[in-house]
Amino acid sequence: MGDVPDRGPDASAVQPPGLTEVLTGLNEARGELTRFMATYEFAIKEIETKVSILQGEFRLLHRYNPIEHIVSRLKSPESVVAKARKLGCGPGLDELRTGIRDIAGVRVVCSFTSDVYRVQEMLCRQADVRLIELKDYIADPKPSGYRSLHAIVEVPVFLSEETVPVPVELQFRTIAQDFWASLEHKIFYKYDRSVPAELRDALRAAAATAAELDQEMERLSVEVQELAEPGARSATIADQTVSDFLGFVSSAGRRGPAGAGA
Ligand code: 0O2
Repeated sequence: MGDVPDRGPDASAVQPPGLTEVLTGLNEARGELTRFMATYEFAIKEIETKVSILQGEFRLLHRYNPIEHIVSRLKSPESVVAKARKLGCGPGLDELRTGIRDIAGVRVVCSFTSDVYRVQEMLCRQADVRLIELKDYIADPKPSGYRSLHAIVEVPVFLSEETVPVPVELQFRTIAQDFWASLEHKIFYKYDRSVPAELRDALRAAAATAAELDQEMERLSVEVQELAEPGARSATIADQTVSDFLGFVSSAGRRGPAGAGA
């Protein structure tokens, strides 16, 4: 007895998990990750719907639509894990939710700089949108020349059993800023992130030219709008239809509720 080392009473109870337990654990983790990623997909749909309602309202009530197009992207689970490692996030899904705020991304491309701010404000002041952070890279461009307005917002995703607040990164930019950013992005990856200094300078200069173009196009647009104003018609419904409708409403008012006085 004296030769047998005392391993304690519980030592034999610690068993490595069997294959079944490992597979069950993996399946559960996969299910949780799928549900987690799905909440971001739903949040993107909510934002897309909000933007498309704004587009619809603008088309209906005004003579132009400030939103050119929107693009959405969901980070792949692999990129989420890579970013979590880079940021030193804890492994829990709650930690991922608070630590990585660009799992869902929506880019709204507008006609003019003033539209960029206008659309951002219209979206971010909606009752169920919580603005967490706003970064104005238009007022204060990045050293690369990058210009855009970024907002991190949180929207409630209503599931069958719970409501989950989900962060979404919104990028608002003009067509010129979008053109520049997508080209610069391609060049950045083509050179594996080490773009030669000469090319970086040329890109910065191109970003400044794009900013001047934005200013000039906006100036022209205001000028054209002012010229068009005297005869401006914001309604899209034919005048005859409106007058028929008004006639109907006033005669119905005189008759009173259906059946009254009959
Ligand atoms: P992807 O594929 O577009 O998502 P972060 O990069 O999010 O960890 P940060 O600094 O808080 O940290 O984010 P930032 O700088 O506000 O904006 C991040 C996103 O803005 C980037 O996402 C790009 O989409 C865009 N962006 C920022 N700087 C530049 C730039 O110099 N050039 C271009 N073309 N885009 C830029 P990702 O994650 O890089 O890529």
